[in-house]
Amino acid sequence: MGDELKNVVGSEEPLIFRNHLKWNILRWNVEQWKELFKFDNGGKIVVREGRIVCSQTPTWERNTVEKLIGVEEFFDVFSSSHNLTTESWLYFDYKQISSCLNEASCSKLDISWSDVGFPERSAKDSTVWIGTVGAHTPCHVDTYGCNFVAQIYGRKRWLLFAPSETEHMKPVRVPYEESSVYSSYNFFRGCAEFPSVKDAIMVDLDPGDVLFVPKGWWHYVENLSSAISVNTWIPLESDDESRIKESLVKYFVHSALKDMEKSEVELLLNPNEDDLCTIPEQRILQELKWCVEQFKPTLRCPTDRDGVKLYQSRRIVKTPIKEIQLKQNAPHKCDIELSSSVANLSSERLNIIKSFCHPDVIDIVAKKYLQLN
Ligand SMILES: O=C(O)CCC(=O)C(=O)O
Ligand SMILES: [Fe+2]
Repeated sequence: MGDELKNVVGSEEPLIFRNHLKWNILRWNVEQWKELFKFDNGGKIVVREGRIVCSQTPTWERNTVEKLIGVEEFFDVFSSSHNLTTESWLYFDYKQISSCLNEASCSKLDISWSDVGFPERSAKDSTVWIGTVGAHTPCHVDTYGCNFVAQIYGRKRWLLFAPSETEHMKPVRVPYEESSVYSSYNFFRGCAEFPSVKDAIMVDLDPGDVLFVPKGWWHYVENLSSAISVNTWIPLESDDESRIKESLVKYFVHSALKDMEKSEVELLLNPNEDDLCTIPEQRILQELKWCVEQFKPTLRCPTDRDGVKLYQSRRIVKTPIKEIQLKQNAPHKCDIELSSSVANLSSERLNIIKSFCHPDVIDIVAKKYLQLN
């Protein structure tokens, strides 16, 4: 079974493994989570607070407020948030488990991806997402790897769009974040304009479920209740090419930052990229050079590099695993009023950057650039 499962990374369709996991942490109550995080973080963690609002543009990370909050208080809000009657959501999101828990605590989490064919991956190769109802991540595509997502607590909704729908997703690199291409659409509660995609896959995950997200699939993710999930991104051989493209985007965004006002920089960068301003150009060029050297397809043979195992994503025609169960058309507009208080992201400068960093343009630039090397 184990090896067969590994073939899942070759699937071109998302897959759901319902009620697949038997991890002990699935049975943990909120008090146990509280104890775990309280112990390692001096009793406090940094979370993001977002307003529950329907607007045309997504709630970018920049439009949320970072809050240092007591672990106790956070989990108390977590336990009492059941529906969208609150005015805001809290999200302790995108946290590498090894960066917020020490080794002893990590080992209390019996996370093993052997259940999907990757026994060498555990809590330390995983990322955790803990949020109240309404906490969400704007629709995006991750440029590297494929993804296994395990639902641990509560219910979470995933909307998935195939790579072939990219032209309908209005892709943008502003806000810029390495490895994420965002869609300009806001899917929060399905409240804004909806793209004219042929179909979207909507799947609600419950504890014990595992979702496989193939490389290149767009996703919008929202907590339908207070929820905890963990995921692991599996590096793929095709990431080498993506790394070159990401490097070119980084070079361009970095160049555009020169002479920019702080307020404009804030519109351009996702907060986790703020230090891009301080990186010397030379370092970005070196990174690009390194990426190109790695990408000599004819010269490369081994799959083990820098301790990271890379997986070849071969197309599998029929998978032995249950296919996604809920395939629906995209939800319709909801009738919540559109907010008028959305930051206006479009200035001439930002639109130029958006155009130059559009994935279609970067595809051509990368091709031309490689011809020169
Ligand atoms: O759970 C979320 O909010 C986002 C998860 C995500 O984007 C991912 O796992 O790639
Ligand atoms: Fe993602």
